[in-house]
Amino acid sequence: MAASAHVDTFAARGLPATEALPLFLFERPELHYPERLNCVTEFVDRHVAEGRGGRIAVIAPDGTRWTYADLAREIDRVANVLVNDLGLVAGNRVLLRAPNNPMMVAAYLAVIKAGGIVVATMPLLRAKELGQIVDKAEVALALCDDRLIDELQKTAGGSTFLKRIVPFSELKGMAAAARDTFAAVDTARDDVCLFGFTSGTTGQPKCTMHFHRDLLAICDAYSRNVLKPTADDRFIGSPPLAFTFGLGGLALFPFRVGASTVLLEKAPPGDLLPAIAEYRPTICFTAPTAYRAMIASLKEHDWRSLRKCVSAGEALPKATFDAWKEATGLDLMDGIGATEMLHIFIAAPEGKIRPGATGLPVPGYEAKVVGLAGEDLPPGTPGRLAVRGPTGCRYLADERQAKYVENGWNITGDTYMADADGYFWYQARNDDMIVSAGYNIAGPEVEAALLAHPAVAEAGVVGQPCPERGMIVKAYVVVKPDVTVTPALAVELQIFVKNEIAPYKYPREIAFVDRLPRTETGKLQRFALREEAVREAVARDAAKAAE
Ligand code: 3UK
Repeated sequence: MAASAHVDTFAARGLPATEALPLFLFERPELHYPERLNCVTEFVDRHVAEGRGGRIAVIAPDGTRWTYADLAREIDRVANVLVNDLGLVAGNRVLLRAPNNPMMVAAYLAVIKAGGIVVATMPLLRAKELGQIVDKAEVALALCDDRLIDELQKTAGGSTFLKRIVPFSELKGMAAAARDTFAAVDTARDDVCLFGFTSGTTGQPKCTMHFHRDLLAICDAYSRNVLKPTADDRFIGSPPLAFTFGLGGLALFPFRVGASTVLLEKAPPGDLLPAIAEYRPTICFTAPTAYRAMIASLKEHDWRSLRKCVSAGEALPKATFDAWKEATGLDLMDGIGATEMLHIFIAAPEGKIRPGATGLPVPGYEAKVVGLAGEDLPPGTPGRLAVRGPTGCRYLADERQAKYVENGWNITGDTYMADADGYFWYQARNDDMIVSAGYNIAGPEVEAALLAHPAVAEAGVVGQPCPERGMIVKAYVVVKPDVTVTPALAVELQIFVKNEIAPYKYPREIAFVDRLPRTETGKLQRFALREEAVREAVARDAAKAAE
């Protein structure tokens, strides 16, 4: 192991014990990195040094058009501010809070270039959640977009760790006065540079730790072998940079190949399509719901610059794949990723995509389906997904490491089935399986069946407690704008599902709702639907008892 450059050894002290780590695989030559490595040199400075400094790196609606040389200077100015004005010492954590904008990217890479550790936070987090992050990561310094500062100030008020918040407006002023060259801190390839907090729905957030080499490995495994972008590509999308899906898709993948990225501060489906028409990107990263929502409006916007569209965050139903293909002629590129794994580890390159399947293990990764005792299961049998590769789970000082890593394999918490050709088929999150009258029913499979019906815009399916069957399948359905809700429609949907999949899986109850609860990362909050279903069941049973 190369000597760490960290003076502040907090991250190293919080690493899991060696025996609790997953096995890491680096066989492929493109994953061999030098012992001394500061990844920002690779992402930015290398392009300038090799004569590509004049190419566009960052585009934003505020008029920003930074070349790689501009980006390098912005990063270096902020790095100088961090070290000379704000007292950053290698190994310190710096919290970042901003929408996806140029300063967020410059600050992100400046922290890493200066040997610090980025703690990026989702814009929608409130003071209490920010407080949990600050305390867990022991963050003393934060850089924050002025518009999001209130919640963070509340956090600082109640925190023993957070000492200083620098608003972006002030940071820009300081940066303007700073030198525009900065020598990258000579970090080891296995120095931590990023704390990624999981978007867990309940309990204490988990803090995943990633090394300088990990940020390169996701580019050289997934992006290089599956997405295959070139320097002429232009990326766009919606996930926050604080979500590692967005970090990869909207910063690291373009920067690895010297391509450009369009940063949008707000990119719900209604804003993403006009932005695609305006900026003419070639590669789009967003969640399955966003692709679904955009289909109806494709005709009103010129999306024809797009050549690759990546979907991740939750399962991509075949109906969505088919509808997108029909409307655009493009194959949506599904991929499963996780904060613990940093990015996508199962996906299929163009030409190998099987509609409805997530894909094949990304080159550099191995995946398998295992039973409850960790035994390998044969093709066609659903079980727990296990993966390993160049990246993997390292929770900061957290006993839950033992839940995610078994015998050197990362256990993602998803139920999957492999087929005889090695493709992986998503079934459900392990806890989203509904047990009804002894049958195991995967909620997402019923959702996918409902989404194939022309009246359905969104569907969420959970188990609802029921005295006779233990659980019944309950569906919450959002209909498309022009559809009227009637009792007959519910019956029609039930019959439709019985014809699409095994009849015992049909939703015995359907509720029509205006919207489904979703996280900032585009995931359906099934736990919220489950709670709602339980409340309804309690009310129903109470009404029955009173009869
Ligand atoms: C689910 C999927 C089916 C799955 C992520 C791409 O989502 C990301 O990270 P998170 O930590 O959540 C991980 C969990 O999300 N999931 C993600 N993608 C898919 N399920 N099909 C998919 N294509 O349950 C997984 O365990 O929030 C995604 C890149 C980076 C990421 N962090």
